[in-house]
Amino acid sequence: MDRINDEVAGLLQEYADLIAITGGDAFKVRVYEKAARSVGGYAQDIAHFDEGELRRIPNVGASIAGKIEEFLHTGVIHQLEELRLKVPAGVRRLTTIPTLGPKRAMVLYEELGIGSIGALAEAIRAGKLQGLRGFGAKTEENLLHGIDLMQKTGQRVHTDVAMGVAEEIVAELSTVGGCARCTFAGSLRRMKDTIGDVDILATAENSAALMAAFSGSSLAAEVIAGGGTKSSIRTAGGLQVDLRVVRQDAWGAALQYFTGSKAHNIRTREIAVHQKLKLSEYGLFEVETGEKIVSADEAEVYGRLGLPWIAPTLREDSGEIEAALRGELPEPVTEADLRGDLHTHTDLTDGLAPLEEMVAAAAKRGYRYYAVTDHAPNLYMQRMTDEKALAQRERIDRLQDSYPGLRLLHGTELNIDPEGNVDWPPEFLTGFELCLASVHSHFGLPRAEMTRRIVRACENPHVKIIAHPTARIIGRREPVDADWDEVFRACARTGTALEIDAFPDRLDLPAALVRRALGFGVLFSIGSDAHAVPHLDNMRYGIGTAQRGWLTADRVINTWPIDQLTDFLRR
Ligand code: DGT
Ligand code: ZN
Ligand code: CA
Ligand code: CA
Repeated sequence: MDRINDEVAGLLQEYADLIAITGGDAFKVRVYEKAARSVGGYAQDIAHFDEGELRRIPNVGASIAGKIEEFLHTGVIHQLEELRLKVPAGVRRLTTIPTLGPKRAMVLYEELGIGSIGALAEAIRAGKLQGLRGFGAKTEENLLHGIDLMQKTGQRVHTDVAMGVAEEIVAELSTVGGCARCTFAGSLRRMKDTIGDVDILATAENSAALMAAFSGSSLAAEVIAGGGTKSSIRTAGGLQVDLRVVRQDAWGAALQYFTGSKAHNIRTREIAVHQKLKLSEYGLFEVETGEKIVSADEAEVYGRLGLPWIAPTLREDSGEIEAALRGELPEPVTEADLRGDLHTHTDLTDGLAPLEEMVAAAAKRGYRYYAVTDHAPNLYMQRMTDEKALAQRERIDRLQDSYPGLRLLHGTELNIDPEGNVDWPPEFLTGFELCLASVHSHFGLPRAEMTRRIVRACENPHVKIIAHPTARIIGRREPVDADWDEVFRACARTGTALEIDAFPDRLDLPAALVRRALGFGVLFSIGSDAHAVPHLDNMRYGIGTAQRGWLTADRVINTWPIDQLTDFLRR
């Protein structure tokens, strides 16, 4: 969760956007925009401000102060809620097209029901905008150009977005007659933090049926390029998907090639050359005879090169080739190694699902333990209290009886304040079986202060895990600036684990820092940070990040048996 100032700023900006979209007064729009910037940039935390204090913030007048106060007390601004109901999210997304203002976005929605960028592109191509007031030929051209620009500057997407598209397409293509194998490759298979485009690989002796199914897929808002063995489409969300069809006997080599990374491929190709072989997207060949070496799978390709199979998440030419040649490749932690989840929320704070539903879903995943770690009181908008925490503990105790195979742990996610202190006095913290602590505010502290702040949290004997340590939000908020080596030393010294938050927009600790931390002897926890039942499945992205950081199961505390874990938590 953001600092409350940022959250309020976001709401005021949204209010401004919605006034503009619904054709409101332009002056009013500017007033709210200015207020949003002032609140966002205001040095003091406004969580406990009264109306008088709020009005001392520049550009905040009586009416805006009233709305902020309403939000601080009730968690909502009812006028904003009303506006939200009038304007669907799709229309708001339309206004991100460079040449499309809010007023015309609303016309498109009201007259033609257009609620997404993909739908708009479709409508223009189908000539549906002709005759619409305010939309001449020139406007259409500008809009198409704007859409094109957006898609070209090609925003990389979070891994879960790409995964959703990839899995749907793989499922569709796998049912096509003649398709023997189909899977996704590229950066998605390597589980990078963000994905540029989705690469799908399939085998068929005759590729035509696959190509037709691909360009005819309901996911294809646009066919960018179509050919005999390769095609590209774009989804309505603007994500490009490339399909490559190869012959069955080239599967292993082609999968190796299209998984990448490019840097890794350059190394494997060099190794091939030294052995008088040629490795390409078309297969592995004997240079002298030109003969293709059948490669049913990747392991055969690597084997032929004198290498063990290398997990896709390690293929970045960051030492994996050397380690493989020395026989020292790590065996990275897998999802099957996990015995529980140590970072989850319920609707007691900002989660969506009640405790009982979250626990039932955890049991269904086969977990042996599960920690409920709702937010602590200093994250003011969550309105946590001693009473609520204690009531939750009783509810967990009662629920435990129904789950003999699943140990429930009552925990909390504390907030690390700028000095490194956390919520609640020690005697109250003792009552929790697990305390996470994380940075949820003051993201801009200078490096030395930020480092001291996190180190102090590690030194707190109640804090067992530092959650989402860099507090980054991929594509939205930079990681905080800290001397991470110093933090890693503190973690190792105090026996505090660092979390890999598996939420696709966090993936925090990032892989590069995970790998660096290993040298300091740091322990890890991979947590879903689930705020709803489906989020429990985000664990796979945390595993991807862990693997990219070369993390092995023994260093991950939530792969440990319950007794070992509870020993660790009590220490
Ligand atoms: P992305 O899409 O930017 O997230 O990253 P990738 O790694 O998926 O890159 P992409 O889609 O351009 O290409 C997919 C894979 O194809 C890439 O990981 C390795 C392979 N590849 C692409 N271009 C080259 C190349 O010029 N040389 C070599 N050796 N491999 C390439
Ligand atoms: Zn958090
Ligand atoms: Ca790609
Ligand atoms: Ca590609």
